[in-house]
Amino acid sequence: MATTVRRTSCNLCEAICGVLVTVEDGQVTDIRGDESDPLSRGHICPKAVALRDLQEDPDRLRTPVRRTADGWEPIGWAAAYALIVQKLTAVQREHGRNSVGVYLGNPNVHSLGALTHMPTLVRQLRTRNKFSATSIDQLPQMLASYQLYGHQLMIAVPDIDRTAYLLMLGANPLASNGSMMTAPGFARRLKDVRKRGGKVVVIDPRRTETAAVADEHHFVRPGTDAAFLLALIREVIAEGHARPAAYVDGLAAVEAAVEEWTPERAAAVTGIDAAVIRRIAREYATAGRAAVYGRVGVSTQQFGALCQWAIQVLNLITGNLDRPGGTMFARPAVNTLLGLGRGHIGAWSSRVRGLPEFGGELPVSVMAEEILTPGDGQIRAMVTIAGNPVLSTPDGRRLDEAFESLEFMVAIDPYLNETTRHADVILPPAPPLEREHYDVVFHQLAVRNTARWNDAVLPKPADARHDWEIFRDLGIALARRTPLSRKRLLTEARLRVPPRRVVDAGLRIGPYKLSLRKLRKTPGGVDLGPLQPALPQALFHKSKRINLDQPLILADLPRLAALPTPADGELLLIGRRHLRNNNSWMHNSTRLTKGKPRHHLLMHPADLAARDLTTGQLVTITSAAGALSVEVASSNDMMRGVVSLPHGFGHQRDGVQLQIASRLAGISANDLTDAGLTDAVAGTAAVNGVPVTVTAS
Ligand SMILES: Nc1nc2c(c(=O)[nH]1)N[C@H]1C(S)=C(S)[C@@H](COP(=O)(O)OP(=O)(O)OC[C@H]3O[C@@H](n4cnc5c(=O)[nH]c(N)nc54)[C@H](O)[C@@H]3O)O[C@H]1N2
Ligand SMILES: Nc1nc2c(c(=O)[nH]1)N[C@H]1C(S)=C(S)[C@@H](COP(=O)(O)OP(=O)(O)OC[C@H]3O[C@@H](n4cnc5c(=O)[nH]c(N)nc54)[C@H](O)[C@@H]3O)O[C@H]1N2
Ligand code: SF4
Ligand SMILES: [Mo]
Repeated sequence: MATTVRRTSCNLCEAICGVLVTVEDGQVTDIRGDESDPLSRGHICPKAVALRDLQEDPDRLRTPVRRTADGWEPIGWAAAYALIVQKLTAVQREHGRNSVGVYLGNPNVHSLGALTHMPTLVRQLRTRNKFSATSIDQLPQMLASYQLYGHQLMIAVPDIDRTAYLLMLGANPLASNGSMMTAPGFARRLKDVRKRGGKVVVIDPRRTETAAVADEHHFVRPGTDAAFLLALIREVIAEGHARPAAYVDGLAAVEAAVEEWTPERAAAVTGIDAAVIRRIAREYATAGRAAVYGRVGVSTQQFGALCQWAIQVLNLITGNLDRPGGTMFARPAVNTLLGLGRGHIGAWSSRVRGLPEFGGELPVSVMAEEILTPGDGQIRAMVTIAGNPVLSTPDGRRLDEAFESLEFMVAIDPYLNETTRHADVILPPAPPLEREHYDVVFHQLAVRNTARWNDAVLPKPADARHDWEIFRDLGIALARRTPLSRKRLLTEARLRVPPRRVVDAGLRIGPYKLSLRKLRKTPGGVDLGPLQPALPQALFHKSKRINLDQPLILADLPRLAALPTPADGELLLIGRRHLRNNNSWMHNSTRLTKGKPRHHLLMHPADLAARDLTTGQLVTITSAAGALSVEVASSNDMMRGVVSLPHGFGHQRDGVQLQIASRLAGISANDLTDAGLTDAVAGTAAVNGVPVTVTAS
């Protein structure tokens, strides 16, 4: 038997762990952590072994398929491309450019080929109706970076390995493995903070797995963190701890804006004691090397933009931004920022509701209405790439209806699922173990500078296509709708350059002057050292200054001031992630779905008792968007008045079991979230803090 051990990286989350894959006679027999990886140092989580399930999964599509009156039938690649180009062209000819919409889903950021080739394909569609997971995820963080640092992806990450104080809001890295912060082995890194005598504080409406290993946890009423953060800023300034760097302007405007947010006032809104707010402000401001970090829970909520701005302000005014042990900017071997636009907001607005674009994309919360509302500019055809918005974005039922009403839909996706079942054609790319990889995105967000190239572990079957090859072939076919020109030839040439050559060029012009050849000599990856201070030179603003005074953000303060006090018996719905889930897919992986079901609603025992409900019972959750039944489980880890349901379930739709062999059906949290509930600043979906009622079914 031919046995080899090959190195690759797991692309299932942002931790980008290095893994060793044992292959015997073309079959994967073992997957384990790579101790020689300078970033992950041997860490993996249970999801890594599911890379093998993805490879072997009989449900995974191996050829393009086309929907017919009698079900799905295989179709050749060339015929599929021809059909797609013909249909999209016909729709655009009749209804204009913007009649084709695009949704770009999460796995795109985990694929080299998507990052190097997908944007060029999307440009060939020449539409303004672009959507992505960004607007139900990290958009507020990107907005804060755009405003303060001049580039939407110039994201500061906590320097966790050197910090003395980490304040985390709305993040549960022990389940998610960290996000907008690539720190494989998060649990060990947190433990090390405490071993060094540092402190970890968690703010979350649920006492999470992360809260359980922190020094302190405080419940916060969902959607109100902005009040807590403004009170912290106020205290830091009032106690004389504000010492921003010389290149920071606008402190006086901030001071005036937070004036009314006394700890007492914030306590009434958030449920966090005024004395605790004062103490956290003091401890954070005097810790010397401290970082505030906020993720999904303070992003996908009604004050996401205000929260993410306030988090940066705290780090900035205490001098913690850009200093070791504070929050810092990575300096990756391929400079991702140069290849991407700096960003813009409100250059145009959505047709129906008038929500602003950000970085060229409209908020996902308007996608269904842009398809269903008749009139000029209505979306009549959709292209989804690596996304399952029926389960992942608000008001999934309405999106089901919208997708079904389209004249044409194409999905680039390896699975037939809740979203792709509405498509006319599905194009499946080859799976991760058959791909080459260099991580262009997550080295940019990493807590240490490293670089790693991975050859493919397994060969791709001859009739399979890499995602970049699909983008290339479809992109060229679409480009050829326009007459021959220099521009068109350049587009075609760009699409023909394989990802590895793009990476090689990026490495050569990058700050460490590496090359693919050099990187391949160290298959576990090279260590480029700890994060280094970079400001003000690295700022994208010409002035090389940071202005805290952001009118777009400050204009949102009256809305916060008008927040009603919680009503008696109020219930707010929040989300939840589990170590062995992966958003809306992989629920058909044998290895990941073993054990107890984990799709139930969590509720505090007193809230159950107040409604005469008992644990295990079937309950009906009702929101403005709909009503659904699910099992409820009592949990002392929930804040009173808050219930938690994970997203990405609901694989049984309209009586059909989707994700074919999924052993976990559950219900979709996004059949309850409300497309009308968004952050007012940029339209990010507010899927946390959704008002609901819970009654016996
Ligand atoms: N209520 C609620 N909703 C949420 C969230 C929440 O916390 N609560 N979280 C939000 C967040 S942060 C995100 S990022 C989104 C994610 O939502 P989506 O953007 O929809 O992404 P996924 O759910 O990961 O779905 C991935 C899709 O890509 C396909 N896929 C997997 N690998 C590949 C590949 O290599 N190539 C291609 N072409 N396709 C592939 C899968 O089959 C699946 O259809 O969900 C959001 N929705
Ligand atoms: N195992 C696993 N890992 C994943 C994913 C997955 O689905 N499964 N998804 C990946 C993706 S796409 C992303 S974006 C990341 C997300 O990474 P994280 O942001 O760490 O994800 P969550 O575990 O959803 O953590 C959000 C936390 O916010 C809390 N929360 C909800 N509402 C509020 C609020 O109003 N205020 C505060 N302070 N907290 C609130 C929730 O209780 C929850 O603990 O995870 C990634 N990693
Ligand atoms: S933490 Fe788990 S899912 Fe994330 S990259 Fe590492 S092994 Fe993969
Ligand atoms: Mo995400």
